[in-house]
Amino acid sequence: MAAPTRLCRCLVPLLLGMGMVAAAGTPGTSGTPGTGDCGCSASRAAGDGREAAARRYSAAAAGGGRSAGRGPMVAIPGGVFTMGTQEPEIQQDGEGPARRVHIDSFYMDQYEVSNQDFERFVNSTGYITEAEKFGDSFVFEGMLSEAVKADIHQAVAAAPWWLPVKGASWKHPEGPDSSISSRMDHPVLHVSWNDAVAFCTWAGKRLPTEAEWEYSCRGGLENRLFPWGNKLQPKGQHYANIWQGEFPTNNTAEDGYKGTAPVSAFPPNGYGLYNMVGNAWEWTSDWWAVHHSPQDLHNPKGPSSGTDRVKKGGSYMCHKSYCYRYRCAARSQNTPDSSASNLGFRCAADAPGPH
Ligand SMILES: [Ca+2]
Ligand SMILES: [Ca+2]
Repeated sequence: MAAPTRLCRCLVPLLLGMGMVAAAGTPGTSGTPGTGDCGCSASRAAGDGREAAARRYSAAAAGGGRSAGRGPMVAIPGGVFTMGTQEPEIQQDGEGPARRVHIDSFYMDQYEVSNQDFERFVNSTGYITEAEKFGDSFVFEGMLSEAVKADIHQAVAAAPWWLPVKGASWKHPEGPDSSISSRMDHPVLHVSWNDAVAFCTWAGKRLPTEAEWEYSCRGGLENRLFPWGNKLQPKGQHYANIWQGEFPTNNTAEDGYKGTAPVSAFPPNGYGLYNMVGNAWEWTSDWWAVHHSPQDLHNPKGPSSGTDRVKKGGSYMCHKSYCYRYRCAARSQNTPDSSASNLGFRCAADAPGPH
């Protein structure tokens, strides 16, 4: 059956994404994200077919969809920056070494792709997300109604706050009894990497590389932790939607948001980009690897193959104690068909940009 297989495939990357490996004190598992013990490699062949299917939603195939699905983009000037860090906070994630990376100018979505954006795509193409095809997706327990929770008998022992919820999808982020109607300007969630590629292709765009994403995140600053500097809360102000309180039991929402925030919330960074860290995790186009060459690179695109894709920026669920990944150098990964209630994306485009 598809669901149990996918549960197995998704679980470990999700745990890694939550910082569970570090938090649980089991660094031995960090280098082998669950591929051997759950038959992941056998199932991944099927993923290639889905990737091909996603490409069918090209701008050409979708006709007029290209302009309709395009949110505002920002021209990011080319330059050289320090990618990664010499002071990794989460060693096993491959945050280091720091290396000099040259980036050509490109365009970046100003905001995370919103529910409204994604709805336009679906209305135009009839696209069905992988979560909808599988029939379930992972939802943070703290967001679920008692009725939905009562129906779940498949808890994840190591991370009981992640529950596979039947019927959870981008339209129903907390399961069938939930709706996005009051959250159309929030980031779309429960979209897999394949779904994200399909959307960006339809919009005449593409996913950013990890290097482009991190360069964008830094907003022109060098070697800072966050898009705005090194201090989490300058002058006591919140600059990102993360978790305040004790994770996972007490979410004080001191920053104004228990779950996701509108994609235009909080101050933009130096490039005018919003919510690069926090709110929703964002897929990038790179395959995941933790060993990087220290040499200078020009427009790196990551490894040529792999099993997981890189995601960046952390989410509203990130707290320093469990998931100190709301930093520009931080990174995590999921299989390309994984989806969850804290994972979205934004698109990029080549300069001179779409016209
Ligand atoms: Ca928050
Ligand atoms: Ca984000």
